[in-house]
Amino acid sequence: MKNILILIFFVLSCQNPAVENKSYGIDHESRMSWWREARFGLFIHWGLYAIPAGEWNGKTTHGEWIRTTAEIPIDVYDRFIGQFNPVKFDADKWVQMAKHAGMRYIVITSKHHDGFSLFDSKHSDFDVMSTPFKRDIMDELATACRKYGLKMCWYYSIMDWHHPDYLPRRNWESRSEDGADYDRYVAYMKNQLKELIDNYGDIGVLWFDGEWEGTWDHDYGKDLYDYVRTLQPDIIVNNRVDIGRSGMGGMTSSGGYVGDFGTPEQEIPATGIPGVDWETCMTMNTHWGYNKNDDNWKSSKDLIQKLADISSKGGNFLLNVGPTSEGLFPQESVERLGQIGDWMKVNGESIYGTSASPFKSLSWGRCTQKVASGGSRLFLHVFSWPESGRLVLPGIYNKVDRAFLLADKRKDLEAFNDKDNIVITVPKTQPDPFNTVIAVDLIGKPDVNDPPVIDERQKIFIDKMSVSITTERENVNIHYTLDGTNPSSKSPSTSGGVSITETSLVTAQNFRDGSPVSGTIQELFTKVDPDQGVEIAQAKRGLRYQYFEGSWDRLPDFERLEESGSGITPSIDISKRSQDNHFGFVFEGFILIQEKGVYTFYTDSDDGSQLFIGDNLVVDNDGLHSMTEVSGSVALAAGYHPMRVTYFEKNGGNQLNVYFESVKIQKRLIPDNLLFHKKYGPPLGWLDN
Ligand code: H79
Repeated sequence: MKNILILIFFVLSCQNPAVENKSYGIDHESRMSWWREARFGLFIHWGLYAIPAGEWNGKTTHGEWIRTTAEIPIDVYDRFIGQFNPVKFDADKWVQMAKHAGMRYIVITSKHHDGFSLFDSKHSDFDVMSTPFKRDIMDELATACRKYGLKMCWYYSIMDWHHPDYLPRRNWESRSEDGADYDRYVAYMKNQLKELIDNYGDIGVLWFDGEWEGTWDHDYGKDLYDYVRTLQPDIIVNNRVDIGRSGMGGMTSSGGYVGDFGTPEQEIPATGIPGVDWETCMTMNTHWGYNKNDDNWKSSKDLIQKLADISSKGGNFLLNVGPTSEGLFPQESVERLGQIGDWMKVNGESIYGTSASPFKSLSWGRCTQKVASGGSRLFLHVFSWPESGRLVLPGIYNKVDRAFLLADKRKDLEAFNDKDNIVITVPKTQPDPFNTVIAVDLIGKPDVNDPPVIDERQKIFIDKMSVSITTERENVNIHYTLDGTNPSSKSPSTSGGVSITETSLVTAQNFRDGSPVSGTIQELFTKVDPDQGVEIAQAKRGLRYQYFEGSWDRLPDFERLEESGSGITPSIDISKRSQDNHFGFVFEGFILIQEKGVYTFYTDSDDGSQLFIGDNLVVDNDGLHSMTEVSGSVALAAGYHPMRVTYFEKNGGNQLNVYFESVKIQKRLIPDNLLFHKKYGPPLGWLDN
């Protein structure tokens, strides 16, 4: 019987308990608490690139990347340093604008990819003190932030197009790499970060970026994370300090990466992830650095609704301004910050310190929530106003203590329960065209009509399996069936799970007082025969590998390609390559399974990879991407099983990690002592079996 294949895309926690260390001071939860409360921050992209303001040789779409996108030679770009003189810069005014907008922290580019330091650095002449302006902008901002009660935070780019020791060079540059020493560059970064951490008082967040070039790796990331937290134990560090970020989606893939929060860039995740901290960063127009021609501004309404959307998913919003070379926020940004601030003044409590919505989706808007004395307060963010004058909150059983508009707290709105709806009578015309917030005080925790949760991470079993069925709701009974029929109050009930010995279509539902108070949930668990292993006469440790060179966007058919190298490797390891881009590997041999069971395999790779056991494609993680983890499960008897792992890398970072786990084995890299190849036989022996 063919194995059933399960592919689970995992976006696991970006919090890594392994990095929690007593010597750092307060625990993770306390350390994150101001940041979770804050919800809303200002990003500032400012540097030499504000001078060309997006334009070079007639092309007007550049931004903070202009040095690279316009391929400006280093000595030409260096000349901007003589022109940087933002005489209208006023730290107090900037911080006041952020504060009025309701922002609680400011993250500014202390150094962007161009390598220019906006602060007084003893370790670089390519800094603000070498400009005609000669004022430590970071110091002025940090002082103003302290004055107005905002947290000062630094963006710092790992990628550096200016420092002679940074590698790689841009491929269009003529600068030689001779004498460059990447470790010396890393030491320089640490020196600069020590200045940024020691010289400006308490720093809220270190926001790294530019980590994706192959030169930066996990060991550097872990070391840097430890280093900055040793200097200021309570500092919060984003996930771009390490290489676990999954593309622009920005969340951290599992596998022991450091970093305290995920960083979706220019996008809002479809849903939040319980227990995972994240922050969407976004521009108001389409550039981070100042671009004088970019008129593509998001409206204030859009930005306010995005803030509500992000809060309703449990994330933070880091909204960008790109100041001009004179030191001013663009007028469009000033207007938007003002309008957001006016809205926040009335509705801020629906954002600060709230947690994600208890509802999966709401047709008319979003919801945030807070624990309140004796119950909970929901904040209904109404984007589309009901013409009927009645707002329906569907699928909730709580009694309402009180409902009111945040804009008019003295007047109660009528609210009543109608079966599993709460119906609120609202004014006929929409009070706030951007987003009207209605507070609803509930008795008790939100009791939303969610069905029970069936743990479906593993959906196949060999002899028997215990299926976990749980609910977080209070005063409900879970009833279930195993044959796909809908449960009734007479069906067996459970408070934790059920043990099955045959293929079962598990269906579960929450009941209260004999009546259903949720929809049903259904999962299929399939009994399978384990794959039998194969006999191999002369098993030798290690896998056979083939190395290929070429440029692909997906895994090629390696069997049709000519290899550039081959041999035996003790582990799944891509170091035996002669270049860092445009290559691929095939690893083939056997994995020794010591005990019959269901095994889950994971590949975590940049770029694509696949894992086969026998003929089964167990993990399909193909395609161009940064570090991304995909898993699949297969039932295996004890013995040797043919295994094949394929991998390719186009550009950027390159890495391949292959893990496995079972009921008995915690997720871990496949250990070398379980990997074998045949001593004799054709080169890639088992394929011909
Ligand atoms: O500072 C702003 C931008 O200049 C910077 N990040 C924001 C906050 C930025 N740099 N590059 N980009 C944004 C876009 C780069 C995307 C890619 Fe990749 C880098 C594509 C491939 C490598 C990271 C890794 C995203 C996908 C894979």
